Amino acid sequence: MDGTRRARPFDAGRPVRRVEKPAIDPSGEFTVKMDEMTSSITTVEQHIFERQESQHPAASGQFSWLLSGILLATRIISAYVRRAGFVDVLGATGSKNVQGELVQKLDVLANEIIVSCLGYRGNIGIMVSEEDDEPRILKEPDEQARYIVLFDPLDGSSNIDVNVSIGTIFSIQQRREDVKAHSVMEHILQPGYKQVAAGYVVYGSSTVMAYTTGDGVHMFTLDPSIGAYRLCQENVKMPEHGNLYSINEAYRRQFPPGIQKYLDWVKSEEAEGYGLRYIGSLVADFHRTLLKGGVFLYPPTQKAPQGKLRLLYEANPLAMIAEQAGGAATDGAQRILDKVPTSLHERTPLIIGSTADVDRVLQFWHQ
Ligand code: AHM
Ligand code: MG
Repeated sequence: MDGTRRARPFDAGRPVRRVEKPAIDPSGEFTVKMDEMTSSITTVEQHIFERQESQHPAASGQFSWLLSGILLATRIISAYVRRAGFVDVLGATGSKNVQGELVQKLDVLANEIIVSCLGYRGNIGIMVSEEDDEPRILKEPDEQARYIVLFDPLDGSSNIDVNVSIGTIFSIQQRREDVKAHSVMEHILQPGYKQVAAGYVVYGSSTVMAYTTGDGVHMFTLDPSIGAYRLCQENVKMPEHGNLYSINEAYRRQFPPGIQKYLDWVKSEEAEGYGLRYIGSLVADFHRTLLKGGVFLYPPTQKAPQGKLRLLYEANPLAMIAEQAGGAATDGAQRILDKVPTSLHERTPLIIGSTADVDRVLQFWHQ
């Protein structure tokens, strides 16, 4: 047998039974509904595959394998978030992380889920998490694994217990080819413009994921009924200007004078029409800014002269997404993506959003 199906010889003695329609769906309605449903689904895996085929036909599939590991992890985290209250994931662990912040149970769980989902993807050499003191070296620099994954497993920890949106942010880099082995840090501490991909997931009223590989930003919603991320918007564009600003104004007194002037202006008659939104989860504040436009600010304060947000796990990936969507991201002095990191948990001021709104903030800051 060669495995191909062959027609059986015609048996002239038997009556031929003609089947006009599938017996299971005599009216044909069900078949039509199924077609509508399946033809409108584009899963994230399919999307990545199709774009890879058209834009990088020589790609080995290694990258999509890696990305699918991250997405699996976020589906598991999403499932825990949705069951918080029934399963024991709320509250603090009682310990502090390397940055002196209280660690929540869900922070630890999310970190472990990502680490275990990525740990067996052979092409990842290094994993760097906001929750870990040190990078995890999975393969030594001279081995094949060329990707470095950096992530904030659960952004917006202070919102976990009060049912407000939280999220996961990730950044993907490649090992440097110009430095042969040596220090792991040389591979990790690369400027953001070298990222090969970045993305985030918001566990909000629905679970939404956005990613970029440098050719636009694409957005998906997790369909819990089938457990798959379904495409909802391709090539997302951030409005050039918005009417929302987002900042923790409680720190106003500690902000640079230029930022204080901006805050006066944004509430003035001249600016008229701005509203304020501040969730306190960067990933959720950014998601809104991406869709509606406007600006998010976490400037330096007297207490935190470098701001609070982390360059490698928060600012860099979101800056890549912002730029890919036509927006901008700066630390006040330079483009976020041009910053050369000097340490793992480095912090940075962050002004991110619509180009016109980011420019306006900079005008006040530097006048
Ligand atoms: P986290 O990653 O530990 O949750 O901390 C970062 C969070 C951001 O999500 C958010 O923008 C910021 O901290 C809020 O800080 P603040 O409470 O000072 O306004
Ligand atoms: Mg965070």
